[in-house]
Amino acid sequence: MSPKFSMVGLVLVALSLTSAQNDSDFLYDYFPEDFEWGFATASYQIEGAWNVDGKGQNIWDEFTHRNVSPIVDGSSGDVACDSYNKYLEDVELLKNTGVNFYRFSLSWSRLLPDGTNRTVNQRGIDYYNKLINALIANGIEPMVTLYHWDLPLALQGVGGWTNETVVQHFENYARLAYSYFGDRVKQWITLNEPFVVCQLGHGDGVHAPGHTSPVEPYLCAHNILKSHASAYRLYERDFKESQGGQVGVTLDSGWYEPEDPNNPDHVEAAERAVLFKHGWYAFPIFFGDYPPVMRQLIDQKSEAEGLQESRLPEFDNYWSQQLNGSYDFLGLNHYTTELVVPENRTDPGYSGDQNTRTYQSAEWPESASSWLKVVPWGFRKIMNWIKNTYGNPTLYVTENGFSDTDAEGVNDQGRVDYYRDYTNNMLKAIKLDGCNIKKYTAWSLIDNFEWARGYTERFGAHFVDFNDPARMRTPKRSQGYLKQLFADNGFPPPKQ
Ligand code: GBH
Repeated sequence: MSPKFSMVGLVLVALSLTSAQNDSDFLYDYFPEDFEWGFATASYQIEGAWNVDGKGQNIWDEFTHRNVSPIVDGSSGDVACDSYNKYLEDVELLKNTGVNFYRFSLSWSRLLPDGTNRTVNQRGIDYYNKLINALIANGIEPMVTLYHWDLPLALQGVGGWTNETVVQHFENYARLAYSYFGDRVKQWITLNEPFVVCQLGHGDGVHAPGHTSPVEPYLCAHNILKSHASAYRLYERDFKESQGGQVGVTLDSGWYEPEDPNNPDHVEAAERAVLFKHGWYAFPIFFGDYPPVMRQLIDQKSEAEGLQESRLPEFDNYWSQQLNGSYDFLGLNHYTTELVVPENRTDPGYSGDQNTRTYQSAEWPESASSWLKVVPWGFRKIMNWIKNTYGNPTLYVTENGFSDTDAEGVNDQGRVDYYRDYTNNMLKAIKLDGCNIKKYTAWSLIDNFEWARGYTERFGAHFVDFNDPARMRTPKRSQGYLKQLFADNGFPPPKQ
């Protein structure tokens, strides 16, 4: 890069930053009266008890137990927060913070040890019954995710998400969950972040099952979308009338900001980035097919690579119709923002297929996670993009949060600032932009097993001492902040 070019680049970045940050005024106002607040966790990240009471192994058990550990600190979720035994303490923390609901996930292999409905593990059913009943007894609504990344290992043995047989197994598992828990659970999320499942698990290989492939992510996505549609339609057909609940999916997306908003090529590249990230999964669910730009680019690149068929599969009429409209709400997990520039690429696979390059500004405040920079205005922008692209669907923020390390301990001012600024942008999206956002979920209730980062990055509003066999939980400063925010249901104007 010539010095002249990089100078121009810097000036443009600076310009785009100022124009994007035109919302520096804090909004003192309240959320709608029926707005709801909660915390999220996931089974593998908190439960532990990986090999007791009849639980089958899942792909994260296998991944974390490999001889050469793919986890930075060599750790696993074998014990994690021991929530399998300490769930009543978790319920107590939720109650103390004054949440309306708690989002947690079911461990598929704790309920169906080999993933199929050949054997139902009654002790798994008992565990979730106890948790759900304790929540309800304390006035906390359960919001249940069926799949937060812990696929039964036996299903991976036949290809996991890349084998179409997974669709029927997922539907059977959903039927079990609705049948046993649906009398009390009215908020269902089929899948957490299918993008991460397919791209990090099958494209980059940093998550279980650890595959690297330019083909598998698209195959995985195809089957995972069919699985979602099947679980949605099953509920609609056999449970909705008697149980009266709602089924949706949680998609993750950052915000993708053009490096130079005045350059139409940059604007188009940023639009491509968000279509490849969010549209990959949302377009089939809202419109019955993948975004046209994905079809065009992946077909064209597959042909140039000399492949017999496109790496992006096609939906037939049946699946297109099953998918189209398969949501009662849309879940959004959002953490951060990236800048986008166009770039012609020939490297085969999800990343190169987009003809973009993304990066984060050095000026954005950091967290403990290399990928997570603090960009509150991006939250408002992705909410507006969703509103404009899909006709303002009912949106639940199902995750949003900030990481730090052991060093901060309970003095997590960075997390307080993050929650304050991100939720204030959400308030602007509702009050000033008319976005239809109904719930907000903070990630996470407690520090937990942060996947490939092990226990080196903490996301909790409660500190968990992982050296203590009792896994003692201690509220952080952010717990106090969120408790006040939830109680106020917004931001009371400062007293004069
Ligand atoms: C969410 O994913 C997950 O739903 C949740 O389980 C998780 O604990 C939380 O975020 C915090 O990460 O640097 O190569 O390891 C958000 C999407 C996907 C972003 C994985 C970070 C790490 C890639 N995340 N990614 S790597």
